[in-house]
Amino acid sequence: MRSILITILLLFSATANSATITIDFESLEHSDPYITIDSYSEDGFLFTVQNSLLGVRGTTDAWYAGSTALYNGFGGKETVFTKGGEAFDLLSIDVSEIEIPLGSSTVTFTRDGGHSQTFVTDGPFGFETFLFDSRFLGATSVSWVSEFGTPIPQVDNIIINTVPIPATTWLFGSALAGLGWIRRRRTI
Ligand SMILES: [Ca+2]
Ligand SMILES: [Ca+2]
Repeated sequence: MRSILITILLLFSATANSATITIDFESLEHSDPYITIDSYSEDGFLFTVQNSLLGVRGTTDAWYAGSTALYNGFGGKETVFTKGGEAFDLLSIDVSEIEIPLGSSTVTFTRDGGHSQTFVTDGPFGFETFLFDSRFLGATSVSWVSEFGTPIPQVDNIIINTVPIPATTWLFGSALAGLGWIRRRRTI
C-alpha cells in the first residue's frame, strides 16, 4: 500500500512540474500581404534561419490560413528553434500549405541533428496537426526544412512541454507500481 502511495506522489509531482505551452506567433499578426524578419522569440524560444529570412503572412493575404504562422520561404533552408540550450519535449505542430505549386508540402523536422520525422500535408489549403514521436522528448534544438519543389509550409501552434519528465522518473514509478501489484496479488 505504501509503494502505491509513493507512486501516486511521484506521478503527481511529475505532473505538477510539467508546463505545456503553445507557441502561436500571434504577436506577429499584421495586415500587410507579408513581412520578413531575421528571427523570432516567444516563451523563451528563439527561431532563426541561416542565411535567409522568416516570413509571416498578413490577415488580409490569400495565404493567411486563419491564424498567424511562421514560414521560411526558401526550400532547403533550415529553420531552427531552441530555448537557450534547455531541454524540452516537442509534442505537436500545425502545418499549412502556402504559395505555389499547389499540393502537399513535405517538411522534415530534426531533433539535435539526429532523429528526423517527415510530415506530408493533405494538399488543400489549411492547417493540419501533426504529432511528434517520443524521440522528440528531451530535445534541446529542433530544426525543419521543406522539400524543394513542394509548397512552402507555414507552421503554427507548436505544443511543447518545457519541463521534460525524466525517463528515470517514469521507470521508477512503473517499478513501484509493479511492486504494489505483486503485493496486492500476494495478499489475495
Ligand atoms: Ca497562430
Ligand atoms: Ca492543408
